[in-house]
Amino acid sequence: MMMSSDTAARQALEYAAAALGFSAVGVADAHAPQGDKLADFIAEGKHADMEWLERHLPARQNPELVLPGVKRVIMLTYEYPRTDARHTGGSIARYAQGEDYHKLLATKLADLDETLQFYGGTQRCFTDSGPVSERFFAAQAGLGWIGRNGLLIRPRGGSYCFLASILTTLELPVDTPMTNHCGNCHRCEQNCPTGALSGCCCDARRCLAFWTIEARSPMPADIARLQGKHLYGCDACQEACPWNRRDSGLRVDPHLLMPAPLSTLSAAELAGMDDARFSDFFTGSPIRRVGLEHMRRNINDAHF
Ligand code: B12
Ligand code: SF4
Ligand code: SF4
Repeated sequence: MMMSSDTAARQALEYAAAALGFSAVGVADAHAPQGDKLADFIAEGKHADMEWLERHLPARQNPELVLPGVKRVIMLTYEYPRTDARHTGGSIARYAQGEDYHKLLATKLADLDETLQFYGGTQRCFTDSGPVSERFFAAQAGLGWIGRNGLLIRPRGGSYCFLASILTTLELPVDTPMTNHCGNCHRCEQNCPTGALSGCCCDARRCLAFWTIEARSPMPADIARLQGKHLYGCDACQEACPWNRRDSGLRVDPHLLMPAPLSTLSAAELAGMDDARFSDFFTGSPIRRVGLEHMRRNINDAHF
């Protein structure tokens, strides 16, 4: 029997994705019902001052507005480091230890786009940058389940991965969602320093990742009191997760590992930089975007 063009496209996609370093690929129906979780999250104000989440709501709920004729959302995982490489007080979230993943993955996604164009597809690609419910589609695509910390958890690899998405007009064969394996565990909720995890998703108004990276205003005193060692982002709800404890055996791209000068830089040295030095030191790193002034505030509020 002759293989359908969509099945062949899927096989080519899987081959190319593995060659580019993605650890898994799955496919979801672009029109799978997403429910009201995102709208409720916004209505409850849990998005804090990230007004773009509000603006993206119609497109997030209807992928047709992002790519007319869309049939599938292809979801990919890309591993990031599993350990905290800082040696000198003050932690930096694992995902931000090395090079900026937005740039790193954009070129890889462009390669996959070309592969799919060969099979007649039109695509739009994103990683953390577009109006796509990446965790929802990753779960739909059978890559893992959404844990009580709101993250995509995989039986092999846990949550330490980036998600990337490709919307396509091709009707690729879809995958089946996975059963949730959180069971009676609540460790992520218990380990969250600020109590940001209650109900669905983390409440950005209490989340240290929000306050140390995204927020435009200074951290409120009641959150700053609980900031602890976190200088940029927070992994506490991931560190507690049993699915992150074991070694996944999955390869991590060396571009995402922390360079030695950052792992040994003290918080005082970091705070003492001027703008030019900060910008130069963090060239190519996602940390550059936060700016020196915000980083100084984070250092000021931290307790080592
Ligand atoms: C805004 C945002 C944030 C905000 C708000 C966090 C939040 N509450 O979502 C802030 C800045 C706080 C943040 C923090 C972090 N983020 Co963030 N963030 C995003 C972004 C851009 C949008 C997320 C969003 O819309 N949230 C609102 C909720 C309501 O929507 P949702 O996450 O899409 O959830 C949907 C489904 O999952 C479903 N759902 C949600 N919960 C549940 C529960 C159940 C039981 C079920 C059935 C369904 C369900 O409903 C939602 C609507 O469809 C995504 C990228 C993207 N475009 O998706 C990255 C993303 C979620 N972030 C990511 C990461 C790595 C982080 C941090 C770990 C970074 C860090 N170390 O500091 C923390 C973790 C905080 C946490 N526990 O969630 C990764 C997650 C990878 C993974 N394995 O899941 C993403 C996917 C970026 C990427 N492309 O890699 N983030
Ligand atoms: S990232 Fe930190 S503050 Fe935010 S929900 Fe997870 S543990 Fe809580
Ligand atoms: S810590 Fe426990 S409850 Fe939280 S995501 Fe992991 S398995 Fe699920």
